[in-house]
Amino acid sequence: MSILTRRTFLIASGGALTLAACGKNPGHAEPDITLQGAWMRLPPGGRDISAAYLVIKNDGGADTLLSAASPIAGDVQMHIHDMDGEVMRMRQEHSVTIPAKSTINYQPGGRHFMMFGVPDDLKAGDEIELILNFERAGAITITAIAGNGPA
Ligand SMILES: [Cu+2]
Repeated sequence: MSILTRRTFLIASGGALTLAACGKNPGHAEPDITLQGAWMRLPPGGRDISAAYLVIKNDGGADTLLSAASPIAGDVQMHIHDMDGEVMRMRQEHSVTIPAKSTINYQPGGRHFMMFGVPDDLKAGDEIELILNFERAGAITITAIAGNGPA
């Protein structure tokens, strides 16, 4: 192989690699996540357990919700309500897929953030920090308003 031929070969293979890396693959677009309308139900009568709700809007590529946390709660779990025959049960989800260009609703009767060990003196209008940890977008914080419905 002459020197000239070898150089041509190297340039050609480098070009192919660059094309592959820049190829359009919507699954690998950056996620573009916003959290909206967060609220937390006031704990019923002296209990220290409650649930928080919000909307996850993703205008970008797919991501995965890995966990949630709050400085006012000992533990925050991702839960979903399921029908087990006639009985509504809730179960914990350890990760939640957030598809590209999607909206995921956490709302009463469906997905919710179960808040354990919250203060029993919360009042309507109190602001509660919620942190959602996404695999690709990282930690995103939103302020949830305490009350009996969306603020
Ligand atoms: Cu729950």
